[in-house]
Amino acid sequence: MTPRTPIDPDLIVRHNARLQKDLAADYEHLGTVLARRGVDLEAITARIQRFTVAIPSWGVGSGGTRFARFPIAGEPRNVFEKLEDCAVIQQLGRATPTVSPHFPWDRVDDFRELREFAHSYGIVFDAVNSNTFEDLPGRLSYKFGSLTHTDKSVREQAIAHNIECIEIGQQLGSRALTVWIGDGSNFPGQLNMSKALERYLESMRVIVAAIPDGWRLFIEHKLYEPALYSTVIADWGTSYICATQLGANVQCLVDLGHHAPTTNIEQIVSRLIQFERLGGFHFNDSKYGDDDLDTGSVNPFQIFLVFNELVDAELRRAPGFAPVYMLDQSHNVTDPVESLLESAVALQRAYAQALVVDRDALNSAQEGNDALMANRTLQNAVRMDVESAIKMARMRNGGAIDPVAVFRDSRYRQCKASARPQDLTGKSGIV
Ligand code: RM4
Ligand code: MN
Ligand code: MN
Repeated sequence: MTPRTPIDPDLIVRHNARLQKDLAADYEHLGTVLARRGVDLEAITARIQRFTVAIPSWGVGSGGTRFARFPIAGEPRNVFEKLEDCAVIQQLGRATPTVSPHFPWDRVDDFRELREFAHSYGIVFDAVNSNTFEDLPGRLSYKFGSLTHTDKSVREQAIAHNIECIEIGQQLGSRALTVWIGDGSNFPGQLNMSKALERYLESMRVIVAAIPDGWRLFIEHKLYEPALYSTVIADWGTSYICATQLGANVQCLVDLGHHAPTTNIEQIVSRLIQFERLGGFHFNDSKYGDDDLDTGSVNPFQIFLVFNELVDAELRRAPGFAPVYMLDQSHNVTDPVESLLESAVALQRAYAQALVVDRDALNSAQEGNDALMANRTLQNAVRMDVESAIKMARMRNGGAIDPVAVFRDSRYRQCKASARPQDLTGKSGIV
């Protein structure tokens, strides 16, 4: 079955026809530059063509801060409309064939229907996310925690929700559950830190027992927020310890925004690879905290350094290395479709640059303690203009050479503004 195409395919063809000649010239030039370094451009392009990252279902609506949310006309009002927007991103960008859903935000009556609907656009589901950081009317409150709450009945409610997420995930064809909890404390002394972690492990053991064969459970750590003094799963160390306590199918998920600003994230990635617990990523960028800005918009070098570790692991076939890539962003001032398109490209760029690192030269410089040459090897790669390889990969996959230009020209958002009438008064909130 050919997937449905929310954007007129002819528009992509027309746009590409205009840009193809320049792209061919740039691509040829890049091929010559890389050949001089002994790198085969076609092999790089083929790898970029296979690179994929999941879209967070909560990322296609306008985000907001705790002060306000400024919705845009035509944004999705439910999960079906979210999937339609994800299909636009995939049709134009060809790097995002998967969507990571969040419950209860994406709850529907018939999950089989939802899965079929996604398939009709060529989209499949990646890791399901549970939500025990928000209250639902008529349910027990998570004000003082969920999986680590002092009250057993609250813990049981949170456990049951996670198990339900697994069941939903099975219906959707997903293969992983990501657990991030907001549990922690706002005041020194508020929480017995050891008891809280004990309760976490106890609750998680029940959830892990419900993980089907072939599935993985990802633990996502976060330094602070909403708890502002301490969080129960604050860092990769806690996450790693819990993963090892809980079972071989439990791994750590690294959200780039969930660390103190100066943390060496690429070193965390390296450690988790080494000990076979790197489950996956939530990619985003930040200046101060969990800003959830577009990937690569603030610190593209950091993304490159993370990919340098990932490519190193890929090339040496590190045991147990199979991370899943997801975006986790909040788009407060841009059209989410455009931001997500650009973010996927930022990852492809980091990946391509990491692929052109001269690994032999890097290794000799490292072994010989030649710090300057080691760094220059990385700098040489990060300064490579790999745009034409990314565009070529996208075009060969059937996408647009300039996806944002096609998106704007399609007037998709303007059309949706009338098709999706809604109340545009701002409300605060993270999604
Ligand atoms: C959290 C965390 C989770 C995401 C929520 C919406 O800060 O990043 O991954 O599910 O936000
Ligand atoms: Mn996240
Ligand atoms: Mn976050």
